Amino acid sequence: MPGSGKSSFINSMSMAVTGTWHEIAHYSQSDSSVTKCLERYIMFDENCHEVHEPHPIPDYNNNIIFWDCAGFPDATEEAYSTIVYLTLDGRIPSGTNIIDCMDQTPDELRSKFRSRVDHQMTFDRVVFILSADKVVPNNLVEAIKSGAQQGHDVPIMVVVTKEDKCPNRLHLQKRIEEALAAFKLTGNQVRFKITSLYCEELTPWPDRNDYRVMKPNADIDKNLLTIWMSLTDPNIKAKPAPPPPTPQPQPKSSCVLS
Ligand SMILES: Nc1nc2c(ncn2[C@@H]2O[C@H](COP(=O)(O)OP(=O)(O)OP(=O)(O)O)[C@@H](O)[C@H]2O)c(=O)[nH]1
Ligand SMILES: [Mg+2]
Repeated sequence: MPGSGKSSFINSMSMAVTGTWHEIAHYSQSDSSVTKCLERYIMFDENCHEVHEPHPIPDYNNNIIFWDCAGFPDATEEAYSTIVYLTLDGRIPSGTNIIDCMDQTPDELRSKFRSRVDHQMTFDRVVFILSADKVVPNNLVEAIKSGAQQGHDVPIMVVVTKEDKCPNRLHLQKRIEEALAAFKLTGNQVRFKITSLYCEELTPWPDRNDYRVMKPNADIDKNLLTIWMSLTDPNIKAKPAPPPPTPQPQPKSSCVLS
């Protein structure tokens, strides 16, 4: 959903894993929504370097790329599941305005994004970001599940953010149960997580002029590093991409004249 913390999640992950705050993904300073396009952000490249860092993290051998997306309204529009399916099939290039795509029909979308951008590229997870202070968007959950299951059947991980905005434990528990039921993840502690993220409201550096911007927070880091372990768990697998179609030999055309 718009403003749930998708871009903040990417920046917070980087903060927890590397210990430095970078605004990798542009996030909103208020509750208004800012991300309009699908954007690809490299966290660790194929040499396991952080972007702009000369040294790789020792013994770390995963390259990690996040794709940030615009928020979707809570509706079962077939366009939303089609956008998710086409993205996961590597057909929608980074930089595409997703808000504009939402008004198109599934057929228009399939024809617009007919070919794969990169045959090597695969998506390993969908991270569905839910805000603890908002009602569970059941229609959108169905649309995204349907999009993720088509083709590669990419596993969905659910992260409930803004735990701090739900101080009443009973309300929070009710919300969590609703979300678990919507995703059919009751009892699943690997693919369902709850946390707060790094944000101005909770973790600002005390000195406004300091370049560090966000103050490290051990509780948030602990949650995020547990999420990281599940996100990068190789046992949670998407289906391998189907091989590109091999060109069929064309039958020799023959013409019978009589
Ligand atoms: N209090 C609190 N605020 C948060 C938390 N996570 C994110 N925020 C704030 O929520 C607002 C929206 O965050 P974004 O990361 O821009 O959300 P988004 O889902 O990327 O938004 P769009 O891409 O525009 O749909 C920002 O002001 C964040 O600072 C959290 O855990 N607690
Ligand atoms: Mg965003």
